Amino acid sequence: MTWTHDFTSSPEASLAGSLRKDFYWGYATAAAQVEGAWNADGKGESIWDRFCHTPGKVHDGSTNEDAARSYDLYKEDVQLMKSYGVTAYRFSLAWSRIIPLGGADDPVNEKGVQYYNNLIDELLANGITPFVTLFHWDIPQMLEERYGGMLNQERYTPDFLRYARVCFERFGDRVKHWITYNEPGVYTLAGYAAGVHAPARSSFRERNEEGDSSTEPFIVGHTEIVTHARAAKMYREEFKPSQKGEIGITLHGNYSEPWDAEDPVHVAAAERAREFEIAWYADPIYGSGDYPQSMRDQLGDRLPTFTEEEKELVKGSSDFYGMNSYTTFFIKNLDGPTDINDHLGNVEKLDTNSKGESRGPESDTYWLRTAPWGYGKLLRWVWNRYQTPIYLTENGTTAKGETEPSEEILNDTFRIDFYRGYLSEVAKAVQDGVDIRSYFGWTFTDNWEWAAGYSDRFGVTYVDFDTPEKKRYPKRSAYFNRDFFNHLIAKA
Ligand code: GBH
Repeated sequence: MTWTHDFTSSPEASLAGSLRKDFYWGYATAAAQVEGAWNADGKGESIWDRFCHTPGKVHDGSTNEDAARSYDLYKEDVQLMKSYGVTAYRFSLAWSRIIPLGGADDPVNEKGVQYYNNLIDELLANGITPFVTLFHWDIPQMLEERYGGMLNQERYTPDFLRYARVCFERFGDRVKHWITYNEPGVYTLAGYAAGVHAPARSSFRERNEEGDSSTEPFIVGHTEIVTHARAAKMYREEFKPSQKGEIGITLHGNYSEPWDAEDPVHVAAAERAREFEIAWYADPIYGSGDYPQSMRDQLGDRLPTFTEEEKELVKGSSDFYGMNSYTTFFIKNLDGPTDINDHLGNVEKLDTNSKGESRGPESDTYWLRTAPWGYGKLLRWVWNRYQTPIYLTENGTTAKGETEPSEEILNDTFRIDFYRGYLSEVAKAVQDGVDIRSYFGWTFTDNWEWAAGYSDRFGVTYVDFDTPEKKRYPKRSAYFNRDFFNHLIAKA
């Protein structure tokens, strides 16, 4: 089947050539979601291996033992990506594949290192630039057991820095774009506030045996911010002079639109929601150098404080703003006392505003609706507040009814509409002066969507998970994006 798209007489014609000629584009993935080979070649256990082997945790009862088998199929995958026209690929390293037990004094697993060397070499040989994330949620299980993982900043720090050092030493001659953490805020809130992700801690005893949703997310978040900064300092001092790469962090944030834009109470609530979700991490790193006042006011001492040394270290610790965003919510102010476990800023997240307007068409994922209008606002909000070059590191959608690899289902017009809308907002924001340098769609192939299992298909490639070979079938959106980027990126 040949699926091509021409934009010369489309509404997007005026966006031609709006993205810089060295704009990076491609797809993003995470090790625990695609690799499989969960215990092959010396890989150690991660908290997600433990989580998915605990009955009742994953909605469809699945594990990620095989996932999309990209550990075995990486060569085919690189060829497929190449046929999609990408110029970059963002993937994460599984810490427990490289250092199975995780700790500073634990041995390195050479076979794990070899796998990533092979993948990096294969990408470069095919003209695809690697963007590498050190941590996409899969901390070695052993570190959780030894000292409670990121709850113990003092013991965790040397282990993370040693892991980062091994990665810079082994891969830094070829990897020039490093991301320390993927979405620290989602790791903390899903893992320690809601308790629905590994390591499955919260105050809710019907769900989790241990944890405290009112304190632990903020402790873990603090650990992530400070250790991100320490890893960046190490890279800048010891590796950057010779390797000449860049290092940063990727933050998650959806857009928060006031439920009633005429009412100052809801306008303030929406800004507070953005601060709780995004500025929690972004202000210390890119902005004021400290947590937002709105969070301090609500959380008091439950929010840790930065020492002077930490503040100094954290501010300016990221060379770029890595941004993951999928959707927009309407935000309504909540009156009355704040729940002790609240982490949103005492607001309600809604699908419709005060006029009854919807935030956008439903996907196959309960929280995700297509809302490019909010994406455009978010890009400007981030740029105006932080004035840092933006790498868009994740954005994408599921679509209802993707149940089999038939011709009709592979013609995924819902996902195409999503990408068309969001990428147009990217191009318009750039035309308005926002400095955006990359875009990674989420995601390359259907994968193991964490606690949702295999039910939520975010790929531009369909994967038949029922077959042992995990056969791949390109969806039309893969070719739409190829053609659209060809239109959007300046030629010379
Ligand atoms: C990304 O996170 C991840 O980086 C990636 O691994 C994942 O596969 C992808 O998105 C798709 O999910 O409180 O109702 O808003 C996205 C993060 C998903 C953040 C759901 C918070 C909570 C639901 N988020 N979410 S809600």
